[in-house]
Amino acid sequence: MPTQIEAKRMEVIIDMLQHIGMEKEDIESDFLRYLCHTLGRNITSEDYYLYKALSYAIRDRLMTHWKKTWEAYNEKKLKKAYYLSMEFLIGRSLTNNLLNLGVESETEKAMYDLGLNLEEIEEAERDAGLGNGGLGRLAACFMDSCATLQLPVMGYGLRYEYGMFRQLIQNGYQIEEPDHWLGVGPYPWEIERAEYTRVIKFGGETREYVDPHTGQLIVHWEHAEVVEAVPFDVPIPGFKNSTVNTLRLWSAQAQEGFNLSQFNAGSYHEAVAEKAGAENITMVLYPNDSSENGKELRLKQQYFLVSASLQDVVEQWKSKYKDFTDFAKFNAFQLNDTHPSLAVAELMRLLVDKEGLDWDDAWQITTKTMAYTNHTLLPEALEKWSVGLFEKLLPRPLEIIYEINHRFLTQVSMKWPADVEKQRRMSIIDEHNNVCMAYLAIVGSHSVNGVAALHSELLKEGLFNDFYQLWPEKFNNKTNGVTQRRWLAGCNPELRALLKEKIGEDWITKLTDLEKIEPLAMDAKFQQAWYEVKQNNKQRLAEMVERETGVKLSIESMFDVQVKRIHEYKRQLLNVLHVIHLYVRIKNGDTQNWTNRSVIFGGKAAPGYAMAKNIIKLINNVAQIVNADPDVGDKLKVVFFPNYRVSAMEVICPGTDLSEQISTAGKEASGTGNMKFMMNGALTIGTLDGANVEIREAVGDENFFLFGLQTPEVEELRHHYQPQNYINDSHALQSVMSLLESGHFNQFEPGIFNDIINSIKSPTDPWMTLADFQSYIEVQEQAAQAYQNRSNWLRMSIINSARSGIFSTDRTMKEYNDDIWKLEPITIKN
Ligand code: B1N
Repeated sequence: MPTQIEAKRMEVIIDMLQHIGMEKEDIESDFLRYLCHTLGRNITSEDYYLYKALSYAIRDRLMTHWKKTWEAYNEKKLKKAYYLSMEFLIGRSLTNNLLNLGVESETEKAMYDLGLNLEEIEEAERDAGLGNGGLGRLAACFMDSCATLQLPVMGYGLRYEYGMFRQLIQNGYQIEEPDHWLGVGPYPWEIERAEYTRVIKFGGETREYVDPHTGQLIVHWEHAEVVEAVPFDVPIPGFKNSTVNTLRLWSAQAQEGFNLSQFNAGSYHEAVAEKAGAENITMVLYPNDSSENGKELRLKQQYFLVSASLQDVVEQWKSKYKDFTDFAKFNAFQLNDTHPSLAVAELMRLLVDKEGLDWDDAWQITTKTMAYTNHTLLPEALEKWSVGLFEKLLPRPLEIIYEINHRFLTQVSMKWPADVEKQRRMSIIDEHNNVCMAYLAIVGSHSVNGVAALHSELLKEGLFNDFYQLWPEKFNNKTNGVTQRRWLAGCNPELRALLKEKIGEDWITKLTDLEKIEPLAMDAKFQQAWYEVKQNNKQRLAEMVERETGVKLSIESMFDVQVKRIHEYKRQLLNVLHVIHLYVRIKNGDTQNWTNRSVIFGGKAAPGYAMAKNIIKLINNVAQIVNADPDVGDKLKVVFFPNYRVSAMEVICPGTDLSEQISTAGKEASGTGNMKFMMNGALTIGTLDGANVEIREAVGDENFFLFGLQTPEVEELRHHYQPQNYINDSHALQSVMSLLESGHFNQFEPGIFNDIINSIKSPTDPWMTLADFQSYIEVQEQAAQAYQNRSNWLRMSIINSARSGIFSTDRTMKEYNDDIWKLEPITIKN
């Protein structure tokens, strides 16, 4: 409790802070003060410093609300949820925070008065690339929506020193460069809170002893190494509602003074090496999307996140309440895939070993608080860690997992007596002595969800069927979304202005309001306005493409875009085969009723994924040949946009006509890029996969370009797939394959595409690219023809946007809250 004098002083300070002005003049003077006094620069300095100064000025305006939100969440006993994720792909923050604070126009004017351009300043911010792709960006959208819905949700993640690598393209090949996203000097959107530092243990061994006072058996983890977790808090403002939630990112630090004795013993080098080793834990994000690499450091990262976050929550609880009786009533943990699934074992450890709870009580609490979201069906992404590695790094959590598994298998044997096969299949420890993290997550949670309707069904039917039979009530679906604050209001200011004129701005917090533009879908004047917005956005995109690649695109051509991680299941190859097909047609003079097209690819390949890297090389080589051919001209342009990232997507999705969502049916859990494109008026060409299914349901068959096999057909075909038959049956495919096989696209590097060619011609090709070729090119031709009927295309474009309302993460978060977390929204008074 503060003394009376302290309380008085606090009041004065709060009063002072509250009077921080939101007017143009206030922002201008604070900006100048930070620029000149704090940063020692002036308005002729590089944009980077202007961005920093402006960010500090804006951050100041979040501070009071941040503090008030924190206090509101802590003064009363209320339920809170914690989103545990190894990735938060935030991107830039300045633009978004201006929008959510509602000070964009004041700030723009303030900069203008100083002869500065806000947009250029915003562009100087580096992306916080603390994620690989969809899964990490989803976490960031969730945070935005929770703050907007006024839900007491906190994010817990890692503060990687190096985020997703920067991708350069040299001679068509991907080159990876380290991404020091924090830049020079401090990152303005974080606050270090060293006072909440937690200590994380690794290695060593466990010892049992009997407590002389209580007679209880106690397990002591005699660890070999400790690392400190220092939290850095990032503010997450809701949209104009005074809520500022917290994203807490942990940074690894060697324990202060821990190596002093070594220093003194003269082992200077060893001491420094140990320090560096500890700090390695949060040095770099693993750049694998939808695949695991089983590295020791990755397991350390996972435990580091989980242990620091759970200790944080448990300590805060203990500082206020005497015991854990109603801990489960007031805390919820959402596990973003299995990456933080060690949380199950760690919460048990904290409750049993440290807090002295009974196993059964602790297990009740754990399963009532934990909920698990699955994001993939791909077998190569399912995490398994060897028992050996666990023994070495996490001996105590491993013992706890053994105990969990033992009790669980007893339960299985009671439900299915004598079905040994089932017990073997369901064991958390598999026959190769690996810990199956997904099984640990399911057993330790009360809720298991997939991320799109189809995906959630496939989980129940396939991958997790045994568990579904045991606990059908645990399984549910939560279709993904994206936040319209960033993915429409922020990235498409012209469309925002047009929408404002017609239907106001309620859609910014209630996206289904976009339906109100549907009656205008056939209105000639509205269509014209819609067209002009799209063309301007295409212009902006074309300029960015030219800056980055030197290729000039005509905005009269159809912008056909596939941007996402490069992966065989996402089938960038199918798209390339179509491009080659168009090229063949042009060379053959088969160009009646031709629609000019600009095909844009973008995406990173995991550095160790040779096939994906080779696909990038193929795209670049095809692009070079096509773009240089005078016979082709404007009919076809192909570009590979380098270093695809959040801030690039903010320019790409508003300028896209056709969105490529062409994964093999049953492989893409949801997709979220598909939703960003739809919201911004692109039409989708896609398979019935992930959330495409729901997108098509929303827009109707006639406003979606559907092709390809469906999931059951894919699975059936697997038994007798003969790609050669598809080649024999299709002239178009024959020409494409023979051109590719002739080495036309790799004249100076013979043989480099052999692996690609062999893989798509192999009867064991899991992605069955050739099976979908014919229907893909037919539907591509339909799209091309449809594009020529401008009015009809615009109608479809408007309808796509108008019906994107359900794909807001506001809807997604409401569902998580209604079905899983059950939090009370809290209004923060201004
Ligand atoms: O999660 C997204 C989905 O929209 C995508 O369909 C899905 O592919 C993506 C291991 C992953 N699933 N699994 C990952 C990421 C990093 C990693 O180390 C797996 N990413 C997805 C959001 O639900």
